[in-house]
Amino acid sequence: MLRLGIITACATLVFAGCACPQIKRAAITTPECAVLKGTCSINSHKHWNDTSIVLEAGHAYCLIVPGHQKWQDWGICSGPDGYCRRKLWLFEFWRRMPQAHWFALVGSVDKKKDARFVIGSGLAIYYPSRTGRLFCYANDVYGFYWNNSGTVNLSVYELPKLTTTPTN
Ligand SMILES: [Ca+2]
Repeated sequence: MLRLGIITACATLVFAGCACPQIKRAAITTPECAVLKGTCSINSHKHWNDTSIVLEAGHAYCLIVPGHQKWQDWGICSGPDGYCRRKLWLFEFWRRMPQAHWFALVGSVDKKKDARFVIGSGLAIYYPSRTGRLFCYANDVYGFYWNNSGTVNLSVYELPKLTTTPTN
């Protein structure tokens, strides 16, 4: 409880500063031969968003958040690629996926830690390491989802097998 109080106090001080640049990546376009598996809305307020989309190991997928969708981490407006803020470096260790940016869109097959991956605004090709249901979340610290708002819409496409066999 004391730890949470300290984190809250520090976070309040840190958030009083100004926002740092948003992460922006080149837009991904859907290949014409891709087949839409499903679309889903990812709520930044939820620890887990069940997309109801099943990914199969050995298959290839293209995941896209179309347009310039935004969601909010308290007062910070961010795209699904997330944002960085030097003043928050103390808390990066507690992010659910420490190596990914704040508020980056993260996926996981069956909520497994070893099957997590960063989706961001999109992945041109993704090969799941296991078969299972796709769950997603905004990368934040557990206990700090209460100040999140907004959703982004994710589309998942399956790519034809012939053109997407891994080379390794
Ligand atoms: Ca938050």
